[in-house]
Amino acid sequence: MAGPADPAGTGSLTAREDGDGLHLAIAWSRFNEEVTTSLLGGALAELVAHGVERDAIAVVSVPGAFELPLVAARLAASGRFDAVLVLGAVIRGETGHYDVVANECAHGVARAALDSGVPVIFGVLTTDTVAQAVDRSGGRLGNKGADTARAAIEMANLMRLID
Ligand code: INI
Repeated sequence: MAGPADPAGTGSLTAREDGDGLHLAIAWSRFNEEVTTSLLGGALAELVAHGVERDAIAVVSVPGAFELPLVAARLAASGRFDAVLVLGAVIRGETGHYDVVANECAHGVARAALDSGVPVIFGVLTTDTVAQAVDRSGGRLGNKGADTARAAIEMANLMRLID
């Protein structure tokens, strides 16, 4: 169960990264699938490592990042989940409409959170090259999916603390 903590001594209310008892959903996009399956694997492993039951994680896939906001909004509005993780990879070198896809995805994900009141965590890589995306999906710069998992747990617990 979450409890108040103040790791930096700032007087802030900060939730713990303990996933016990949380129900979470992951929406991930299959576009750039080599990258996004690594993000998914990193997120699932991190959630389970922090005590989230595997059966308490729903996983939904969509074709591309542009489709993520609608599914994230539906999951968040369902009332079934304490947080929703959104995973994808938008790579500039692959598309002329990089900016449109990346911006619409980011705005839609933010709106899903604000409209529902449920944390919707943005784990979409936006990079210039495939190599940069690989570096950030289990390569030399970590795994954005795992980062997203920790943020989801903290935000879900923070909502409980605030409420
Ligand atoms: N979707 C992505 O997730 N990443 C991309 O890099 C990408 N590119 O390159 O175009 C992409 N396009 C597909 C888009 O998300 C939609 O699935 C498609 O436009 C159908 O609505």
